[in-house]
Amino acid sequence: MQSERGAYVQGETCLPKPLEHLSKEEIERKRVIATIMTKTLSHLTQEYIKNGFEWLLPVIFSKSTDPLWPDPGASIEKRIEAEIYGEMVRTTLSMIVHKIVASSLLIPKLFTLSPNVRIERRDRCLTGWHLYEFTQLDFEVREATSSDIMNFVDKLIKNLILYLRNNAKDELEYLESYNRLNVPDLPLKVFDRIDLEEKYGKDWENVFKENIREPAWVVNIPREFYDYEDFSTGRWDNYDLFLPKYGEVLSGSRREWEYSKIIRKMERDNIRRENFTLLLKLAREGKIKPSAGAGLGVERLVCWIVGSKHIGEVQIFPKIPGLVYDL
Ligand code: ASN
Repeated sequence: MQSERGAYVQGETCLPKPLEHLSKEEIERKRVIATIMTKTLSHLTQEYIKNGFEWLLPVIFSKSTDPLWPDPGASIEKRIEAEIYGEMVRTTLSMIVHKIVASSLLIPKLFTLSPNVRIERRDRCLTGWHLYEFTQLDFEVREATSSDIMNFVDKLIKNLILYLRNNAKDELEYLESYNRLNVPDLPLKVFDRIDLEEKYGKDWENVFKENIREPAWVVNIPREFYDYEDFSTGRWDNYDLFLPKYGEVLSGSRREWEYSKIIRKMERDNIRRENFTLLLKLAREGKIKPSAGAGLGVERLVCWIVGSKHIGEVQIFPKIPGLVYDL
C-alpha cells in the first residue's frame, strides 16, 4: 500500500489516512469537511426537535441489538460480545430494538445519534462506502405509516440542501460541491425493488445508483424480522433512500409489533429468540405499539454532500474496514 494525495492507495481506491499523516493541504480539506459535518448535524437535529421529536442519548452495550440478518447487504465479519457483571452483552449494531421499545413505552417520537459498530468484511474497505464504526441518525414514530416517514425524509433532505447552499456556500465551493448539489423536486421518486431486480438483475443496487440523478426511494426489500411484511401478498412495507452515484443512505420501515408474526419470522430466519427476550415478552403482553422509522447514515450523507471518494475521509478518526489506526 503506498501513500498518495491524502490517502493510502490500494488498487484503484484511495483509503483515507489518519490525521497525523495528512499534509497541510489535506488538513485544510478535512477541516472544511468538518464544518459541513457541524452544519449538517446542527440543521438536522434542529429539524427533528422542531417536528416534536425528543433527543435520546445512545447506548453501547445491551443484551439485544439488531441481528442484521437476513439482509442481503450485510457482511459482518465478527460480532462483538463481552461479559460484564456475569451477563453477555453486545455492542450496538443499530438501536432498532431500543427504538421500538422506547417509542412503545415512553416517547412516541424519538431520535438519537447512535454509534454503530459493524465489523464489516475487510474487502469492503474498497467500496468507499463502508466503515466499521459509524453514526446513525436513527428515529422512530409511534403509529406512523411508511408515507409519513418518507414524506418527512423528503422534506428533511430538501431543506438540508437548501440550508447548506445558503449557509455553507464557501465551504461547498471550496469542495467543488456547490454546483453538483441541486435542490431536489419533491416528492422524491419511488421504485419497487421487484421492478429493479427485473430490469437490472441481482446487482440492482449498483446499477440503480448510477441511473438516478436525485435521491430516490426503493421499497419492498426482504430483510430483518422487525420490518413489516404482509404475509398474504409477500410485500414488505419498508424503504431505502439511495443517493446518486453513492448508494443507500437511509433504511427504515413500518414495524412488526404482533408477537405471533415476530416469532414466526424469527423461526423462519433462524434468529435466536434468547437474544430478544425483552422484546418478545413486551410483544406477548401487547405492549409493543405499531410504529415506523428509519436510520440515516450520517457519514454517508456528508460523504455525498462533500463528494468524497471514500467515506473514511469525512471521519476525523477513520474507521475503515480492515485498517485499524491508533485513534
Ligand atoms: N436503523 C434502521 C431502521 O430504522 C435499521 C438498521 O440500521 N439496520 O430500520
